[in-house]
Amino acid sequence: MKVNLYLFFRALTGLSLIGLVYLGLTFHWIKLLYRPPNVLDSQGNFLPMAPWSAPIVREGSFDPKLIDEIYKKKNITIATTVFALGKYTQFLKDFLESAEQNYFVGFRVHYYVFTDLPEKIPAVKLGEDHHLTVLKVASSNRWQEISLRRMERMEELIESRLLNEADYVFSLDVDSKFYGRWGVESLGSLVGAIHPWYYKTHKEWFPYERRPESQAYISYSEGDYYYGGAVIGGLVKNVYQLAKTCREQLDIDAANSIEAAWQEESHLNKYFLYNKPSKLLSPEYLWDDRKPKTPEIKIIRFSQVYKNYHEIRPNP
Ligand code: UD2
Repeated sequence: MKVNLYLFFRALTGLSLIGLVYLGLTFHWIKLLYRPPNVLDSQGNFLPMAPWSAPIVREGSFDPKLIDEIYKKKNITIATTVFALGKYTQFLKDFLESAEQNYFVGFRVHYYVFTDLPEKIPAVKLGEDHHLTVLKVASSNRWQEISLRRMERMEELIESRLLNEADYVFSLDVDSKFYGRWGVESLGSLVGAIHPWYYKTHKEWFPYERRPESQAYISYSEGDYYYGGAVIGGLVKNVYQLAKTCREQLDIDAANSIEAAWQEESHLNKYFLYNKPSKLLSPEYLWDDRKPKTPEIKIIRFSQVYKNYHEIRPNP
């Protein structure tokens, strides 16, 4: 049958076997190129859900007043971990001031700021029922190390305090600013944010860790979304499991002298591959000031601020 089909196409196109293979591959690549990425529909709008029925939160997908009323009755506490080591302390003022205007306004929030320079923590006036605790940690002369150790520190903090002190926890990058509401619509049992630079990219091109020697390895045929390491959230016990697993995988990599392409972000992506987030935040919740707003983004809520890596990081 296969031979007959081959003869049929050959007769039809007048091409040799090599020509037919070439034509087949060309069609395959055209198909891959024109398939919409899995976050947008064919009109370029955000899909309402991930293929495992997890909502993708975006403007218009919730009623802020209604959802606030629902969560008000629950009397919840949202812990928020922020790391500001070395020159990154300069981002805290804008981060906190803009958070106080936009982040869980009217709900109980407890910021836990990890820093090696407690004297550099700015005095920012916090809103009602918003609290801040400074946690001193050792300095590091490698930015990769600072980023990598966030999982371990989060694991320790959750174990020692947050299991008793909070219901939900978010870990957020400090070199960021809030520009719009970030509220209870973002809460879920496990929450990831779709990275602003990769939501229009097909998974084969995601910057996942591709070396099988790393625990963060993801093959070219796997993957759903590329999640940003700047936003991790969920119920305290679920984020604990995530942080613990990623820390363990990071330890194995360290013992094998391998560092994943994007440090803990690579391990986070591996974790989310097998433990799918129950809620996804659209890139409204993780934008980048360097990226012009696109039509499918109706509002920018939280965005990475511009930074000169050479000036602020302890090493290249
Ligand atoms: C990406 C991720 C980041 C992290 C990193 C992996 C996004 C938008 N950003 O950003 O979350 O996964 O890749 O390496 O998803 N920090 C300090 N002091 C330092 C260096 C870092 O406090 O000297 C902390 C700080 O909280 C910062 C975070 O580590 O926000 C991540 O570092 P980054 O912003 O330099 O990483 P970047 O921009 O490569």
